[in-house]
Amino acid sequence: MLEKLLITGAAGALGKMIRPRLQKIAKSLRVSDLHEFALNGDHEELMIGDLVDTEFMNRLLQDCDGVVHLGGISIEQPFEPILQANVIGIHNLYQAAKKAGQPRILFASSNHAIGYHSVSERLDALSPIMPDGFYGVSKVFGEAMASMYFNKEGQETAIVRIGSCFPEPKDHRMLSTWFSPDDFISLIEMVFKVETLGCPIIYGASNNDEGWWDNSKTESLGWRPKDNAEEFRAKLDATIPKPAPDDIATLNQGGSFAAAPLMTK
Ligand code: NAI
Ligand code: 15L
Repeated sequence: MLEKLLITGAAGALGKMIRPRLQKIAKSLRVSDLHEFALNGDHEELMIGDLVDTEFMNRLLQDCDGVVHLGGISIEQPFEPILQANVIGIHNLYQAAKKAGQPRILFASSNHAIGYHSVSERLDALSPIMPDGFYGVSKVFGEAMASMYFNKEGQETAIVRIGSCFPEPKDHRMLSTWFSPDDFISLIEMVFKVETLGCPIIYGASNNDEGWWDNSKTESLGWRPKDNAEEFRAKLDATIPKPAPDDIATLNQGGSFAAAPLMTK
C-alpha cells in the first residue's frame, strides 16, 4: 500500500472518476490542479499550482511514493499552450520526481500518439509512433521523456496510451477504443503493486471485440482488462448515426483528431 499517491489533473474528468476508488492503493492522496476544487474527504490533500512552475512541482512531488500524471492539455490545441503544460510540464514532473526519490509514475499518454495508423492495423508497443496533431506530438514527447529517465536514471513509468475512458462508449469508434473506468482502476492497481515495472508502453483499452491494440508485449505484468464495448453496440446503433466509411475520421485510429485541420495561428 502506498503512503501518499499524487494525482495531477485531479479536478479533470479522469481525476474525478478515479479518486474515490483508490483506497486499495494508497493511504492518502495528494490532489492537484490549476484551480481550487472540492475534496472527497480528509484523506485528500489539496495543492493548487501549475505544472509549468518548477518550484511548485518540486514541492508537489515531495513525500509522494507514487504519481498518476493526468494533468495537462487533454485535447488538440495550438502549439503554445501544449508546449507549456505538456512539454515543459512533463519535464518539470521528471525533474521533481528525481529530487523526490523517484516515485513510480503512471503517465496518461494517449492513443493520439499513434492516431494516424489505419483502423485496419493492429498495433503493439513496438509500432511506430504516428501522432495526429500537436497534442499527440506532446504525448510522444512525454513517452520519450519517460523512456529516457528510465534508461539513464532508473525512474519507472507506466506509459499508458489511453483510448477513450468514459463511463460508456459515446460513438462507434469507441467500440474499438473504449477503456472502462473499472479496467482503468485495475490497471492503476497493477502499476503500483507489481514488483518490477520498468517503463512499459501499455494500451489503455478494455477487452473490446473490435480493439486495435495488442498488449502482448506487457503480458507478464499480469493486467487483464475485463470489459467489452460490444455490449453497447445495440444502444449506439439505435441512438447515433453510423459513421461514413470513407471519412478520414473513420479511416484513422485517432478519429476526429486525425481529420481536424492543424491548429496553427
Ligand atoms: P481533463 O482535461 O478533464 O483534465 C486535465 C486536467 O489537467 C484539468 O483539470 C486541467 O485543469 C489540468 N491542467 C491543465 N493544464 C495544467 C497545468 N498547466 N498545470 C496543472 N494542471 C493543469 O482531461 P481528462 O479527460 O481527465 O484526461 C486526463 C489525462 O488523460 C490527460 O493527460 C489526457 O491527455 C489523458 N487522456 C485522457 C483520455 C480520456 O479518454 N479521458 C484519453 C487519452 C488520454
Ligand atoms: C484523448 O486523448 C482525449 O483526452 C479524450 O478526451 C478523448 O478524446 C480520447 O483521446 C479519444 O480518443 O477518444
